Amino acid sequence: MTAPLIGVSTSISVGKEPERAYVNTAYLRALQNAGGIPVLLPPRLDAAALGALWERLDGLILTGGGDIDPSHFAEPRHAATDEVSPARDALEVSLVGKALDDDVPLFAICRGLQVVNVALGGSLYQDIKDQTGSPIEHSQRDRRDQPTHAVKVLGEGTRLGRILGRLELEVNSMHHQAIKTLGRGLREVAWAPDGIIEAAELEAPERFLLGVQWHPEELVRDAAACNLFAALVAEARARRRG
Ligand SMILES: [Mn+2]
Repeated sequence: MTAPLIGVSTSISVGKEPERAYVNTAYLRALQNAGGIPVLLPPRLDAAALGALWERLDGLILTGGGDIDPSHFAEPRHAATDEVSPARDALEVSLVGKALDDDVPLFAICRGLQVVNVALGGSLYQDIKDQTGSPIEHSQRDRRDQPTHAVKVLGEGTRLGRILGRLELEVNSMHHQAIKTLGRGLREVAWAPDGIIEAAELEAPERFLLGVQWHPEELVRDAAACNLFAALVAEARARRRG
């Protein structure tokens, strides 16, 4: 059996010339090491092109990147909200809907988790420091592959706990936004020491929709990080359509 095709959302440069669509290679390497074939999804696709591409995908990764337009959760824009791309927001929100409609496994990372939450009607802190006063530095200045804060995972019947094989870990942190109110059908399954939600998954245990606020693609020397990509690829294989 050939390896599953996994759609990977791309970033779009905002306010820079030339405009670029791009993705950090760490995502691609982590996915390929887990046995998946990455298919980069351009940030602008009309419905017909997206539909044609979607038919061929077995799984999906929503990657990190700039902030989501807060109009998606009916809040005015905070001064710290930055790098907003309406095109990328629209594409990724529609991808969440497609993944749910067609039961396609979805693994969401950092901004990806926030997109999933917003697509399901949840809201975000637009700036953790300003809006929660947290003493934890979620926008780390250390290297991307350096863990900087702890995360506690909910052990009771969570997909995340099963995949990671442990309930306490140290993670990297490259986000200044986070989930405020949870979207419909989601369950929070991991937290930083300040209570910020660091992972969520669908309540329905048979559905693979899982998001983490940290960047496992940068932590692949740790088996727990690799397990996340391996779990997505295994689900994509198992649920392969057609
Ligand atoms: Mn964090």
